[in-house]
Amino acid sequence: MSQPAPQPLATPAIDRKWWHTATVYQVYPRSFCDSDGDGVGDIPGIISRLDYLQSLGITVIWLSPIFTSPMDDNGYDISDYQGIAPEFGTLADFDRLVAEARKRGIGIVLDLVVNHTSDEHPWFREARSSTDNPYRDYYIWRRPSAEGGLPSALESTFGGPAWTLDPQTGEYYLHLFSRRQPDLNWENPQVRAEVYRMMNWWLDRGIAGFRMDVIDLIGKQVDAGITSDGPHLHDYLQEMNRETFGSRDVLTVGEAWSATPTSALLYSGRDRRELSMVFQFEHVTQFWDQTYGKWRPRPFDLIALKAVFGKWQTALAEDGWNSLFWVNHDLPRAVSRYGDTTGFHVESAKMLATVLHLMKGTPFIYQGEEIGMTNVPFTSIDQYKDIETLNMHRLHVEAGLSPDDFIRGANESGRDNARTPMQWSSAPQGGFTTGSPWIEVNPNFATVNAETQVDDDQSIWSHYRKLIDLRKHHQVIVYGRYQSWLDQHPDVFVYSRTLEGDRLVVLANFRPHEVTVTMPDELHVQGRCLIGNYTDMDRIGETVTLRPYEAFALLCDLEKV
Ligand code: TEU
Repeated sequence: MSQPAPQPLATPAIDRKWWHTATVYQVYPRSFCDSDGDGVGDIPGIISRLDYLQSLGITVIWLSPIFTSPMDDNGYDISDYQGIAPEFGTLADFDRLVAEARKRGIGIVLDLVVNHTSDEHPWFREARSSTDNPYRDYYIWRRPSAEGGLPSALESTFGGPAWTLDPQTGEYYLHLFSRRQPDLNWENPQVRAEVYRMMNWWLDRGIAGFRMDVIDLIGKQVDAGITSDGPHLHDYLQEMNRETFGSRDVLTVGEAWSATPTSALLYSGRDRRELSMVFQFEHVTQFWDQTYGKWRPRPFDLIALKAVFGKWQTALAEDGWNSLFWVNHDLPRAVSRYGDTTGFHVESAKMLATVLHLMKGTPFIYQGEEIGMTNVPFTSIDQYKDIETLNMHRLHVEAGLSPDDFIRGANESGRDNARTPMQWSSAPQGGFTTGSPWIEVNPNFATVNAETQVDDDQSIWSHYRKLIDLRKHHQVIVYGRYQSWLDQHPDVFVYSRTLEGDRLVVLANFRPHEVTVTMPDELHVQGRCLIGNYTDMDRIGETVTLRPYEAFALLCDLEKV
């Protein structure tokens, strides 16, 4: 690839960080690559695919949890923060992963799950043994209500009450997720000190940072009914920063479903000393039903989507930093949700990537996205493995929903869409395992797989590779001012990025048919096409006709416009 070398920035106001130019790749270890044929992905499997990731160009891997766990929630229920789950490997394997990744210019970001532990964590085993156990206050206990029932009406994200009665002591403990994921009590300074000690232990092993699971929940005040954005949340994060990663040059990204542009500035503001950035989900929840949430998604609306992205790009333009993602291990596949998996699979997957990766922020790719993996076509509840889906199935069917309707919703929105095995090749089980996979491989692996794409310069994979590379070489992609155009147009997404004399103009058609657009005067430009999913375009006139799912980006010299 022959891109110009990165130019030093003349703008002094920009506080440059290495992660501004990075593209992160999320690995869900269970489903990425199985080296030993037990049907479950593992760390040696990840190591065997580092060359693949290096040639894609990513420089950071976010590893979903690899720690010791009973796997009630696939590792988001940790029973030993300093141990590696045996199905994933050993600590020696992990150290080898860090070293091998580093050799390839890749840093490893670990998933920090400290809102809760597993119920098998020794702290919880101790805590539940008696009310005066020294670990009791590591968790959140409440006596039954005056009527002898639940302490409050708080609900678990996975359905049902967030309280479970522990018979041993006759009190309820809080779990905002499964009953096997008791919430830690962050008000207890000992809990915080233990977490910081553990974080430093991993940082000392050479990791590149943390992704922080549901971090907006750690300041909860249950008696006041507050779960997210509690009054001391930011105090805890500033303390965490001071006690752990603040003195190290790492990437930290907090998962914050409750984040607003205002709170994002608290988390990621330059002088706040908290996190590098947060994951906000407004572009996701925007299309959830008010009552039934993601199980009954609302129709996709491009005008609304553009408004959300535009709001965040603008709000964090001068301070703070955005993360950019379509999907992760909890969300349906991007091309199924926003694109077209039948007629225009390749075009729409490339279009989605183009729109996201040329915005301002750090892009995150979820494994398989770079080859256009799609949602699952499961027909029976037995094929699902995800605890949330299985719990919701029980609750919805009990409430009268037909099982078929539930499966339809789950195929559209369930978390297992993201968790089917990575499709490496057209070999049995998509080349993921030589054994029997823990969850079925998507049957389209014969056509959608990495092997057929890596050597094809027209593939979705090559398109991602090009986008990742462009970010490394064009400061306008990293720091350019974002401006949206044609906000009310229902079919096309148009924005520009401007930095000093450079302007990048991005156009994308979100429809499976041609769309002719009248362009604003300011965008009648010519320039160099940096990337496109049809042929190169080098000029934008008064009108532009975009082919189905066409997207391209022109780099223009403002002096010549
Ligand atoms: O997810 C937080 C979370 O709230 C999700 O459960 C989310 O609401 C749902 O999946 C949306 O569809 C994080 C992790 O990413 C998830 O995998 C864990 O299950 C959860 O925390 C508990 O640790």
